[in-house]
Amino acid sequence: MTDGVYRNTCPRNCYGTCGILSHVKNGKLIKVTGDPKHGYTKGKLCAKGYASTQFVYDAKRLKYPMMQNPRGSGKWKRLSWEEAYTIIATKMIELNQRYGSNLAAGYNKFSGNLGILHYAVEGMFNSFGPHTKPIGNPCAQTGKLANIYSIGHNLTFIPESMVNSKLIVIWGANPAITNVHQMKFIYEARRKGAKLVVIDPIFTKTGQKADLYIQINPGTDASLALGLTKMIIDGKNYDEQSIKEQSDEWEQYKSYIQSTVNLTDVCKYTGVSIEAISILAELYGTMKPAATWNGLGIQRNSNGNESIGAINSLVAITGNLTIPSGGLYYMHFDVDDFPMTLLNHLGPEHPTLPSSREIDINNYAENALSFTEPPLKFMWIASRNIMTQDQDIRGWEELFKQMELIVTVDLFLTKTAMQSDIVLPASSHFEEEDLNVGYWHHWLSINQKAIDPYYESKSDLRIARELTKKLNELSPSFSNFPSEKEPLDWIKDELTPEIMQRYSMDSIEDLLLESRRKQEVPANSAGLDKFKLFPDTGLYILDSDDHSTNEMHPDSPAYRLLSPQSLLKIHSQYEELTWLTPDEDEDRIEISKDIAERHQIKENSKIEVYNEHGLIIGFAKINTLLPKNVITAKQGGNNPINQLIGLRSAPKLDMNESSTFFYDSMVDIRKWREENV
Ligand SMILES: Nc1nc2c(c(=O)[nH]1)N[C@H]1C(S)=C(S)[C@@H](COP(=O)(O)OP(=O)(O)OC[C@H]3O[C@@H](n4cnc5c(=O)[nH]c(N)nc54)[C@H](O)[C@@H]3O)O[C@H]1N2
Ligand SMILES: Nc1nc2c(c(=O)[nH]1)N[C@H]1C(S)=C(S)[C@@H](COP(=O)(O)OP(=O)(O)OC[C@H]3O[C@@H](n4cnc5c(=O)[nH]c(N)nc54)[C@H](O)[C@@H]3O)O[C@H]1N2
Ligand code: SF4
Ligand SMILES: [Mo]
Repeated sequence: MTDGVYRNTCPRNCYGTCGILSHVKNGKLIKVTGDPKHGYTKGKLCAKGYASTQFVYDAKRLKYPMMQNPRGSGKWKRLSWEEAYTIIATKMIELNQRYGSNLAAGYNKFSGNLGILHYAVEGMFNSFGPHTKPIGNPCAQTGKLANIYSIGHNLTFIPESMVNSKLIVIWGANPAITNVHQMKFIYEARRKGAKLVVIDPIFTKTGQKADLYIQINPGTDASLALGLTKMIIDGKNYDEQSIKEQSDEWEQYKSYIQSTVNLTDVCKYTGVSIEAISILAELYGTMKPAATWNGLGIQRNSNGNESIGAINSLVAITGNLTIPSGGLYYMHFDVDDFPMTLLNHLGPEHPTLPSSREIDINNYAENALSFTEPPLKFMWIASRNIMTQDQDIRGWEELFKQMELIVTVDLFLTKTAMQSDIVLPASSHFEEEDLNVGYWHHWLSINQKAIDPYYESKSDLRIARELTKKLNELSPSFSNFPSEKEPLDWIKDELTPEIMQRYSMDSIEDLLLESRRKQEVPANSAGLDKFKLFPDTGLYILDSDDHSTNEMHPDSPAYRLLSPQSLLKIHSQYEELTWLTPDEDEDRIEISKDIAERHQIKENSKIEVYNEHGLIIGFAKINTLLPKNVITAKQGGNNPINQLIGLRSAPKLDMNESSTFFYDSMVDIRKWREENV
């Protein structure tokens, strides 16, 4: 590659989707800086972004395809790409002949790289005809569907416009850790007199910046929102005119709230004092515009759908839905505006099977284990670290046992890669072109190829191109993937005249100069469809059972396990980079003072956290600011906390209609005992 400065985009599953300038000398990435011409991130990156040079040249990066025999033994041997493709293709062809279709072959892909060209994985599988296809979204589905239900479509207002809000209420998001760029707009709004309210069971870094921090029992936000609504209705602080225009349900909702919501119950259930509810009701009722942010945290439990419904209704009733710098924030799915030619690639028809076999990504292992005709035998894993990030790890271990071939494509030898037969080295975003649409801000940016791939690594698209070619060599017409098509051609396919108009650009060249913003982003939601005040599960039911404890179920584990995101990682990524070494011990498990006293656990002592799914050993950190029955732990690491996260029980909604309920998990705790190890 020629020396110079290239435009890249951080493709992580992160609110930023930051513009990067990559400085290349003698073919090496020597430095990255923020791209000042990126409309949202304006020349700034987070620490992970600035650590890109270490990330790219990290000695632990996978250099070559490798195979281990037996699986899990750690006895890896290097393969050539030719050998790897031949082994994989031979197995796929054999399974196809054995079962008469590719249903025995499936993949699991999530959020390692969100660039549009990384849908090559889906495109490649489509090109085989019917196969086993994951559907759903473990991270954001509950909120997405709840928003579509109440507002009619998914919207996130312009995040930059928060700067003019007078009130910013954050329910279950921690932007000081997870969305650092947004803090700039929040700080600026506060400088101009806005009030910041944070509602979270944990006194987070964002909570520490707030004018009002409200500690809430996990999973009880719907109840708090209904309590606030009740106070606003009683105080006649609602915007009757706008809510009547927007919803047909207002009278019914008002009488439901008046007859059902009991503030004493709300306080008991949520753990929030009546004073705090009054202060927030007063703020919501009087300060406009109020921006309300439904964080992803509130929808990682089985009440998430109701919580988002009730919060959205509060926003509508206070007349904030229709005013600039008011409105609702969650995340958007602008990516769906694009043709997504790889994701939507049409495969060949099968003589008897009309379509692929769908599998809920939230319940992958259990579902896959139930398949018999044919059983799942081949697994392709890309952009995904199942063994640290998914639930039901025991189920996955069972499923892996029945697999005849597991292939993981990754940049590193992750916990999941270690349980695979073959690992294929993935190139980083500096090593091949891509196109990036965020899910928070509305800017579109390009990702240029800045350097050659690290050793023998290849992008997911290149692997798709080459593997499908090999398959067709060995079994003509096995795949209809257009192997010859280059990344830039795929990018051009995305930039249709409609898309270019939407992002006010004339050609791809524009993106080489700067990012472009989508034009018709709502500044308010006037003119939207009718607003639904009740959630799609029907009337709200206010449960007075205190869900933060299990006093009602004395035999079940007693403590709620929360495992939110960390500043210096993206889920399991970046954790080994020395530039990003966290100042706190990763094995530490935070427990409330109450739990410490009940179990006589001392600061820094070794403890066991366990439930029916497994046992984790860590070091206790007593956090006097935690709710009394809450335990927190970090994601990833050597002994992943997700081993304690089982399958959800009794879902209120159908499969794949919700996110994974990571924060519903209940655990017990005891002092470490050697005999348990
Ligand atoms: N540094 C960093 N940034 C990231 C990520 C990362 O791993 N690291 N991950 C990215 C991804 S994929 C995502 S999805 C986002 C998520 O980022 P956020 O939207 O900030 O969501 P979470 O971190 O999951 O949870 C936010 C807060 O919700 C709180 N919470 C948990 N349960 C409840 C509840 O019932 N009610 C209320 N009110 N609060 C609750 C948690 O204590 C936590 O502080 O961050 C993105 N950004
Ligand atoms: N306990 C607990 N668990 C959680 C959560 C929680 O809050 N608590 N949050 C959940 C959420 S919000 C999310 S979004 C998920 C995230 O779940 P995952 O998407 O599985 O998370 P990552 O750890 O980011 O793993 C992505 C993997 O992709 C690899 N990768 C990066 N770039 C590429 C590429 O270009 N090609 C390929 N093939 N691989 C690449 C990375 O090296 C990494 O190993 O985790 C969920 N799990
Ligand atoms: S991890 Fe997020 S904030 Fe950091 S550089 Fe990437 S997109 Fe930006
Ligand atoms: Mo996520």
